[in-house]
Amino acid sequence: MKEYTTEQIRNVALVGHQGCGKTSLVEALLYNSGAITRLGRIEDGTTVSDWDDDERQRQISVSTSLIPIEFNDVKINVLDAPGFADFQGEVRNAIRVADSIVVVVDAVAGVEVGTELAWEYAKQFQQPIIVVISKLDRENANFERTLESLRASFTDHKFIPVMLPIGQQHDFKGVVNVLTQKAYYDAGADRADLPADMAAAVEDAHRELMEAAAEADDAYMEKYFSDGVISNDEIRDGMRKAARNHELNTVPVFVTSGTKNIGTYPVLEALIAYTSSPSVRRVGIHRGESTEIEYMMPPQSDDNPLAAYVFKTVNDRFVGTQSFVRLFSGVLRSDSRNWNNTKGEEERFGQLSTMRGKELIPLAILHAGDIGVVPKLQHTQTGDTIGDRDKNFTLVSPGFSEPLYSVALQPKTQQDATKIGSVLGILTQADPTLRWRNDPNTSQIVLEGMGEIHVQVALSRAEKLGLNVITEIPKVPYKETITRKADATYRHKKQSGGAGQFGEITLYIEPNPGAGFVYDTKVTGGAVTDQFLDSTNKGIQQVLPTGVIAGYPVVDVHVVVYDGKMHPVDSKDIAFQIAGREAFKEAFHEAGPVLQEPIMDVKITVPEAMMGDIMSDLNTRRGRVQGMDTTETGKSVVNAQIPLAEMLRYSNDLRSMTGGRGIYEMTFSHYDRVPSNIAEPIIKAYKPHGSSDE
Ligand SMILES: Nc1nc2c(ncn2[C@@H]2O[C@H](COP(=O)(O)OP(=O)(O)OP(=O)(O)O)[C@@H](O)[C@H]2O)c(=O)[nH]1
Ligand SMILES: [Mg+2]
Repeated sequence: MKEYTTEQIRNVALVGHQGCGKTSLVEALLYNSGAITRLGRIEDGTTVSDWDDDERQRQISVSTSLIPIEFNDVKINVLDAPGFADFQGEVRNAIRVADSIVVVVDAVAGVEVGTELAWEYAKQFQQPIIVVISKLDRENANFERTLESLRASFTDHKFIPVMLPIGQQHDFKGVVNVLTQKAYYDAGADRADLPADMAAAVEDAHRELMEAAAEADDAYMEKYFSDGVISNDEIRDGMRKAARNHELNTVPVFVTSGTKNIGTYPVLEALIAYTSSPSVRRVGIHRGESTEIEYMMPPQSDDNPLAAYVFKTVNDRFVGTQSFVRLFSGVLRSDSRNWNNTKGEEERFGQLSTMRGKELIPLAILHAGDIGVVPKLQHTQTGDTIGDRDKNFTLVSPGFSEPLYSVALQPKTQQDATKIGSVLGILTQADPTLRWRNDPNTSQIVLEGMGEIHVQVALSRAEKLGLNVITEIPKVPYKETITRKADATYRHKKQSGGAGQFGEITLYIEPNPGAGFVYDTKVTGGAVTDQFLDSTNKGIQQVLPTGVIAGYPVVDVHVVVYDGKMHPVDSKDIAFQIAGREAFKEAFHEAGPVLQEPIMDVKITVPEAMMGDIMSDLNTRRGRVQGMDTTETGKSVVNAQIPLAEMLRYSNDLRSMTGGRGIYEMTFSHYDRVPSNIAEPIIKAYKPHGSSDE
């Protein structure tokens, strides 16, 4: 691949609802640019972008692919993001590092949940948006209706068709360029005359285009007001300005079929004309430890300080780790040493390359603004900043949602047990929406992600790294506590042969809400010495992690030891440990023990018509509705508090209840008492490990 300097580079992220046609569109663009000689198909697993085994099997994208497209002496780095809701972390990172966003919309379905989410992220990162209405060749596809659905959903944006379709559904033949008023059949490499029956529609669209272009530039606006027209060159220039400026909310609209390769040349041209070169990018940074955002102002160039953001990491058993970097300013060279600002570590950069799907293409140098791949970094993970050592800053990374779905993992073999920590570490460092932990409450290894498919894909990667596990639904991290005061006395006495053991403890326990475990002593007259009161505490502490009634940690209990007895010879540390432990357990059983469970704050967004079903389902989940709302786009939002125990597989349930049109967020709120009808079977099922008298 030839060397591209800053002005010859474009970075665009392709985002949208699951299956709207992003990957197929990229395939068509690659084909038109001459990079491939056959159009691959999703159904055959032959597209450049969905090359991963998981993607080919599932026929969906599961991670963002970097697809550099060389066209008219420009390199367009296309980031083909997945649409499936589980992979929103990939979408956020792609949007973060691109300079323009292409939102693809299915001409049959119109605006969908995934369209709205992608839109929201693009606005959050202040990115300009271009819309491609795709799949216009499909049965029931409708250009006008899709445009209307965009206008109704994003009312503060102007949608300006730059191309109009010639025919639709099985008749979709090509597009008309609204500016030149010429027809472009098939992919659109060659121009032809405007079909006569479209003259009026094109005339209207041309007027709209002219107005939108004029609004982007004061001089054009003045001329438009006085003369009623501006020239085609001025329209072209005005629309470029409008499309590149996110504040204007002007969205150029294109129309294509990816699989039939119709209307795609104009998109390729737009990816150059309607997007900015990376030099004009303003770059958000944090200086030192500060959380304030500062900006490195444009122009960005090779001569500015080095600032690169690692937005993706791929781990391969054979080629090792590959880090994807977006270089915002400065240059990176193969075989150089660079500084990881986030980690404070030097890294040796070997052979730089770019990746086209799975193909690695070596590069000697990356100029400011480019995207490339660095192999085998030692300390670097997704989200890190590579920068000048003496400039102490990190690049702003996008925030990520809390996990929604978790599984408990059991290593299959001893060998798996020894590597489970390191493999899960590799995966979670690569993906900021994936986490793992050793849950002390349940003694389980838990992997958390955004949904079932996300977690399955992660485990299939783990398998490729040589880790095999059995998965199960994780236990709910219940806690045990008490609801009233209770007393107990326990005497431990043992006199079988040799030296005897003797210890007696009298204590009471009482609820200590929100204040944890507290141990106090009020023994008078030296009935028990300090040494043995410490032994007693030690014995009680042993009970806390695994509880008394159901095997869960004990919380919020105040223990007061107020009496006891010693024996001149047989009192021993171990005797008082046992007495303390057993007295505590006895008192605990008498003190109205209960289970507490995590309660989650949940925000569910669904189309209005489905709200009734969602609400009655929440009733069956012990949900408490806190409030309801309607979004700007007419979706219903319900905020509720729901026990975690009822939400373990909600991502699957919500998907099937709403046909994928519902989304939710979930964060931990607090612990609350488990109702007795639900606690009872959990307590009954618990079999404590026999506690011996040693
Ligand atoms: N008829 C028709 N089908 C299309 C078109 N584009 C994509 N498809 C089909 O729609 C399905 C999804 O296409 P993809 O290209 O994988 O869509 P995507 O947006 O990349 O999907 P995700 O990345 O999984 O969100 C596949 O079965 C494609 O063959 C199109 O323009 N016309
Ligand atoms: Mg895709």
